[in-house]
Amino acid sequence: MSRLCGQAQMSLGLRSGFPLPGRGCPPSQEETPRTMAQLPQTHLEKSKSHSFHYVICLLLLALVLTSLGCTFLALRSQNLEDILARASLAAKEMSHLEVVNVSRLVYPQPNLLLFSKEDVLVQTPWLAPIVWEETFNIEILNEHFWLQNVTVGLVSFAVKKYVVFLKPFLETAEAHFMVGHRVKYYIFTDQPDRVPPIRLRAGRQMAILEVPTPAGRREVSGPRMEILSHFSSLHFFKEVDYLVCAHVDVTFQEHVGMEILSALFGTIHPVFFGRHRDTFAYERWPQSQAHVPLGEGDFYYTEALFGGSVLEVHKLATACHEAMARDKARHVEAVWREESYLNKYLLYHKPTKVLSPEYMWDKRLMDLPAIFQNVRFQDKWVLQRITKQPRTRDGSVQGSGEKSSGQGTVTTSKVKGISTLNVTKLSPV
Ligand code: UD2
Repeated sequence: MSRLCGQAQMSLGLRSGFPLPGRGCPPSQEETPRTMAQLPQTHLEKSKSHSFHYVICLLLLALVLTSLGCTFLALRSQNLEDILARASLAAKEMSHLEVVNVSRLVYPQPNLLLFSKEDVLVQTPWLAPIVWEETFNIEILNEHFWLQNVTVGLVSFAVKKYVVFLKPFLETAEAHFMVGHRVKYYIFTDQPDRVPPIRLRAGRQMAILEVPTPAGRREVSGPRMEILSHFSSLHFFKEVDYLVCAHVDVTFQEHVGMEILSALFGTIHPVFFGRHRDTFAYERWPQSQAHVPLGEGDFYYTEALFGGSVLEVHKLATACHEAMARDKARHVEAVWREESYLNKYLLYHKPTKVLSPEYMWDKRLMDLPAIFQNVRFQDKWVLQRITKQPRTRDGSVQGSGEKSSGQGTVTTSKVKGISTLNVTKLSPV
């Protein structure tokens, strides 16, 4: 009994780090002298053991706190990933390649013995369609996307003198862009008062988002990928299924519709159409994050038109913004800024659809026939669905009579802190 008590006390003392005098069982007679004689040593051992346990406790506490922190961060990022994954899933389900129950339509039979286009490539080597006139039937595509109630976001930036391009951009988009479908324009501008009051069709909305005026030309393109990255994760995924990002100095001349939508699409740059990959305007300096070595490349894509599901655009914009930030920290800037990073991204993340130069033509190229000497369209210009706008030296465009707002709705908000990673907040003006 007494041995048992002694063992119990010893173990308690060890656990607490202190001797336990006068409590519990009295010490046995045999044990007392040995304990007294060994008192200084035991005291030392116990104080050592006390420090040892103290350190262990601290380590355990640190471990528990670290794992709690990690779990919290993982849950947060998982939450964002989950949200975006759901958004992407929704967009994936809306792809025209998904099986949906279409109603009866009458249209020409697809002819297996005929090329849809004889003079151009209509499919990439990774089996993504290249969209040209005559390669699709818009009625079938419309039916597919109507059944799925798709909403498309059209994002454009108009800062400084480029606000003058907004009127023709918006007016021609109302006439030709995604007609019959739900569209939300996101216009990022430093002059919200100068956004023309365009008559919007029913089912179409516009959000005017105020951004600070950039200091110089370089600062115009710098924050665009950052804004796209943040807005896609915070706002776009709640409001739209697909994003189309376009330069503002373009006009829509012909139908531009559901045929362009896919998880990730890029547009072939008209200047590099039909050219050898080694002549592409890739960044060739190995130190840059946008570097593409000679001997690589599929197509040279224009930054004037790209897009996809909200998740894919978020991934693209985040990767480009991060690469630009890494270069900027080392005072490196790629030759064609955003376009260089976009091209590197699309080389290693193959787009699921490629738009032919019909979708981004440039009338200025008409004055440069030498550029097209290798191209098969010398006698037959490609259909110009979207073209760059001609402009005068001061960047102005002709004609700007104002129209009243139609059935669609317009909202104006202010974007704060666009050049920092932490803040991208919308608050009503
Ligand atoms: C050409 C090329 C494009 C890219 C670009 C490089 C074509 C079809 N396009 O477009 O692919 O190589 O040159 O710069 O060949 N912006 C403003 N305010 C400004 C300046 C630009 O809002 O003061 C915005 C606006 O959305 C504009 C876009 O940036 O549409 C691009 O403007 P740009 O003048 O750099 O591009 P651009 O039209 O020469």
